[in-house]
Amino acid sequence: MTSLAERTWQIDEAPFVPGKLAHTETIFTVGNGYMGLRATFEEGYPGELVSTLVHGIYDHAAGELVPELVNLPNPLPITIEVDGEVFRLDRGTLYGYRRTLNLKEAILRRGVLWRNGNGAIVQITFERFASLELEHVLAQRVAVRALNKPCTITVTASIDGTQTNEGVGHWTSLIGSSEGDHRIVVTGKTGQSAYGVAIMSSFMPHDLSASVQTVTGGSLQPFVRCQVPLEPEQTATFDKVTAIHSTRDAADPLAAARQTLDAAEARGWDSLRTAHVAEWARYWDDSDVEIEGDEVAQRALRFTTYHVLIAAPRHDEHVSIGAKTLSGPGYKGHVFWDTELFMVPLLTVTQPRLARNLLMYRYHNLPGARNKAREAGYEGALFPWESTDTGEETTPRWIEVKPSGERIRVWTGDTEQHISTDIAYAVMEYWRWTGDETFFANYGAEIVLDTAVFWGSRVEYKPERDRYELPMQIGPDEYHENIDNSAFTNSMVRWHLRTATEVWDWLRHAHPSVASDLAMRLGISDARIARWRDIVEKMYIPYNQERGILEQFDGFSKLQPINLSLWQPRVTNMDAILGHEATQHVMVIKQADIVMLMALLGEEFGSQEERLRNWNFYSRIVDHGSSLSPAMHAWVAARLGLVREAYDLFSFAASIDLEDAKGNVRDGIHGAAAGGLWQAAVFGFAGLRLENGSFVVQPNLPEHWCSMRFHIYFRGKRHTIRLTAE
Ligand code: IFM
Repeated sequence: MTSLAERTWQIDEAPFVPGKLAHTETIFTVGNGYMGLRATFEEGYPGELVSTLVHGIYDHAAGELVPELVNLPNPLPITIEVDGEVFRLDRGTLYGYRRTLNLKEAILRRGVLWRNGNGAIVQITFERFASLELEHVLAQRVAVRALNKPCTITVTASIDGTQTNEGVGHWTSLIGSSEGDHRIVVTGKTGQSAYGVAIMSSFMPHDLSASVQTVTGGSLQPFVRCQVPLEPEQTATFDKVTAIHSTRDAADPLAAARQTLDAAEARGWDSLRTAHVAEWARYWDDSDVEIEGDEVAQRALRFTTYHVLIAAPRHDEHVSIGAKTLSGPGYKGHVFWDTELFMVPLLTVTQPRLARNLLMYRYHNLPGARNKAREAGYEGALFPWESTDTGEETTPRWIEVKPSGERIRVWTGDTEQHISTDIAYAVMEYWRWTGDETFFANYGAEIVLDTAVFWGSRVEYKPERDRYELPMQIGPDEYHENIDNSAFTNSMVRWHLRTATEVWDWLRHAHPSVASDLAMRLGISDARIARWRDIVEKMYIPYNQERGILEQFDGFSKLQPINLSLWQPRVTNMDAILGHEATQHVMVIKQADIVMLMALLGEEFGSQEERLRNWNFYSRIVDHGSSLSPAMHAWVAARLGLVREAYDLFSFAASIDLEDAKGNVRDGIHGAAAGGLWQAAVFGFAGLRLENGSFVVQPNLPEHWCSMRFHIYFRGKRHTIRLTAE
């Protein structure tokens, strides 16, 4: 029996349900901010989706629309034969199965009780982790115990260099070989992007007297094989340690892999595990949110925080987290606003160093954003809607909808421009929370200012109405494309330009030499600043007088109303039901849009009454067609004191990955929903926010939460916050 405390730190799967494999492979992903490995079985399973992803290794294969994160050779395979019969879950007899992801230790364990065709029963346990201490190291252990009769165990560890991205090949010159009697290696180079990669594994039995045979198999699947005779109740244990390097982190990945493996072997497997667990203890000490009185919410929050933490790069500021983290092929590993507005806040407040890495990724990619603005005929920097390693726009222009095969023009890469402001917002929040002036003066300010330069050139002045407008946009609600004057975008642009003028004033006084450099490079002049001030004053924000709420965009209230409460029970998104084109004319929204604005602007959005009016209208017509939506709604509902509604939405957000509520977890973890859940808890229920240069909490805890405890960093100092039910 596991204790309550242990249960809230682990995700269990028992019994084995083959039909849920695509889901469990994703949620049991292990990673360390460098690599992410889906939880496919060591021995394989029919229909599995093997995926070994390393941040930044993108490639654009010939004939494909866009680049994608490349699936590396699979380092996981370990096959076991019992008296010559191959162990697999779809063969023999399975008497028992349990898989557990220990979130506290970030270790995945699996135990099975299995009988072969000749009646030999064995207990097999597997363990794996991606070392948080040594980020290039993956560690696996397998132990086989004979139970009822003597048998001979043959265990084969290999690296599978035949992997593709669901049929799309990215590798040239893949070579597999062995080194000495217990090491194997696969090296290769991606085709278009020419990243070199080396994956080297060592495989060792604990009992060195076991007969070890090393064979170089088919060149793309080198293997090490060990054979051990076992008496009943005897156990044979084997350790596999893998080192992964690429030309993104080493001039010679093969030499680096060899060196990493030497160091890891010298340390020994148990010491690697001890250090890994200790490192995780440090991260959890800062990022854990303890909830007393709600085991389900507690586990869900630890699960989602785990997934953000395993995806966040530790030592590389040239990469960022894709929408599906490193846990699946969804969105081809591309980086969206999901990172800055949904995942970064958790890190800004609890792991500022990691938040900084992610914001630096945007800084380094300013050249791509400048290209995008220039190509569209504007000034400044317009960040790509979908971004990879180059910082250039990588949104596909067309997609094919399954199963109909209908081809749809994707406009987000052209007109979902609010991402530039979202990034500026994340930079400002990071600065406000951390006070990291070195970052802000040298990098952050440039992001905020150059994206402001873009908006200054993008908005259109309408002399007949003496106001600035913003035509042809997509707001967060992507069901309505190329609309005019998105209230979200226009409001955020107004916030952005006002902020930019304040940043400019500060910079000129605090860092005059940086200011004069930026003035020259970005073309910031008194005239430009005066224009920004004018835009702030005259930016048009659509308003619906009749309802006393913001109008989501021009003409929104004239769309065809629909009573969503009648379209139940429903799991399919409304645009899939109504059709992409038809949905444009219907008053149903995909995700938090005005509600998102309320989350970001807080009290600045308006009075409590105004916020409630907007909530009452917009929260009733959203179909949460995007996983980004429920957590934002939960956050806002909690701030409005609608705690029961907030809790339902929080539970919905928590179920997205854990319960596969949207049926698409196969594609990877919904990173934004994961980061959003933390925001719903901390910014929503705890009511943490910045006010007058300090932080405040204004809790609205769900009735059954006895207490909530977490740590935050504010201006470099750690604070503990403990809230109890009244
Ligand atoms: O960025 C999101 C967008 O807001 C909704 N569609 C999915 C994208 C990636 O998660």
